Amino acid sequence: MNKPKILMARAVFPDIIARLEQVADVEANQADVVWSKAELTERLRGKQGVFTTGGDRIDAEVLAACPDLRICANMAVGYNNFDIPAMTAARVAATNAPDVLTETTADLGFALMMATARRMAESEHFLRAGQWTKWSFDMFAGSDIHGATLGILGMGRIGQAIARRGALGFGMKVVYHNRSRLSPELEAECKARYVSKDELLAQADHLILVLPYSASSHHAIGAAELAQMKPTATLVNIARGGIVDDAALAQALKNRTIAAAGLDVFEEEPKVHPGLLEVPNVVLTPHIGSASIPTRMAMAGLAADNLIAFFTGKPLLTPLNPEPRA
Ligand code: 8YV
Repeated sequence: MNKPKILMARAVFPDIIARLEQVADVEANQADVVWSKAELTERLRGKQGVFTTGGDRIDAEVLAACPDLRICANMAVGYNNFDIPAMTAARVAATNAPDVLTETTADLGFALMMATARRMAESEHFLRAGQWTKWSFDMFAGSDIHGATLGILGMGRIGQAIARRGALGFGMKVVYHNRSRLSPELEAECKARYVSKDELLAQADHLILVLPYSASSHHAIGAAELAQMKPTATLVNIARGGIVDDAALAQALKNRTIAAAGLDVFEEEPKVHPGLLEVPNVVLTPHIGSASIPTRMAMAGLAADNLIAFFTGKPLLTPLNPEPRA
């Protein structure tokens, strides 16, 4: 029997390719070329499976041009790069990579919050530039994490992991807002109190965004929301570019509407809004939320396991749409 054909949209750990080669003919992209949508579509023709990362868009246009495609496995928990209704209509299976990155991404969110509140990037630049000639009483004085109010917008698995860190490790008061309220048991476990979005913005000393991107979360934080925050507050975005209006945030940081921000994701990434590069009170990281070696291996492994399960007739591990083989 002919082996199915799988396309790797980006480079990945060589072990993953070796595992996939046991069940499929694999076209790898170990040069890690970022293909345009047209190039990706061209390479996908005649393939039954694709291993994608969060930057590889699979929509109705791609699906129409690639009728042999049967499964797309995303090496990311977020799947706003997939048009799920179009995939379901085309009877193409979609999978993501949840759970395996929860704690690692929560660590990065917490690290960004601490670096932002304690002005670590700004002070490091000062030191490296040879400007540190004397100590002074208010030099890079920021705000405290311990005992402060942690606000979380989006209370899924990663939001809950951040809440636990804040409440149990740092004695923070945790308030959150989410589309749906957590069960009383989960609220008690995370020591988190549900509030409206307006209350969240007004009460948070440190606000972390962990909600999925969709049309309804586009610019969930813009000029109006930033104006509702405390002037001493910090904002961290580890969710997706587009949830924050980057131009409005750059302006708010410049005007000190809020004290500082920590950003791992950007509207036009890998391009960063020039206004954000100009202001000192922002810590910037290049979408590294899940970037620990064990976690990236687990994410890639889960995406590969979904492809292997599909092509060996086993149930998908983390399906996003109904099983199309039935
Ligand atoms: C990925 C992410 O690194 O999982 C997600 O949703 O944003 C990151 O962990 C990125 O999307 C590449 O797949």
